[in-house]
Amino acid sequence: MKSKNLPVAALIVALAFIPVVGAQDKAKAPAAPAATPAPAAAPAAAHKMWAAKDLDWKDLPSIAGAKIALLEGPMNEEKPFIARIKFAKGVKVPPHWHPGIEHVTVISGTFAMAVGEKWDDKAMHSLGAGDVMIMQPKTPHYAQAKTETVAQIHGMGPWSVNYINPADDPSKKAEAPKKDEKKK
Ligand SMILES: [Cu+2]
Repeated sequence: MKSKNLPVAALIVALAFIPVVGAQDKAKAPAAPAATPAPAAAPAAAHKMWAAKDLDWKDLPSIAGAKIALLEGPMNEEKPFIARIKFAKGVKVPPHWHPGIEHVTVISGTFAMAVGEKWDDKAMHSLGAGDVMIMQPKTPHYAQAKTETVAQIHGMGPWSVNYINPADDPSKKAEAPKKDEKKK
């Protein structure tokens, strides 16, 4: 297997070195000043780093009691995404499914999950910091944050939360009260 891949790997290495060698030669020649501006690179895929404390948390309309920080996306397009979801202690996510594969990594807290269309406490398994789960597309499942929990999800968009019981969808509940808003 390695030997089959070797020519490709060698080619990639060779290609990778061509511009580097060229750049070094050019750099040597005119005794380049230290602050030479970087050549205009493709801006599309910039290198990104985040400190956890700097994440930009926003309300997540589809899960009551949860906030989301998007790292890579957007999540509503057919693109790879990474997001963190922060659940307040006790938050329940009723049975639902996602259209694509979803990889869940618990960053902190305790997150209980089970597969199925009906809530069953006894069926739930707890995931702690560092634990990982892979949820196949359209698999019904449900979850509860036993403590405040931060989970990272990554996969291929578009991502959405599709509740088995539409009445469980808080984003739809938020729209519904408009008619009766006067009551309160
Ligand atoms: Cu889910």
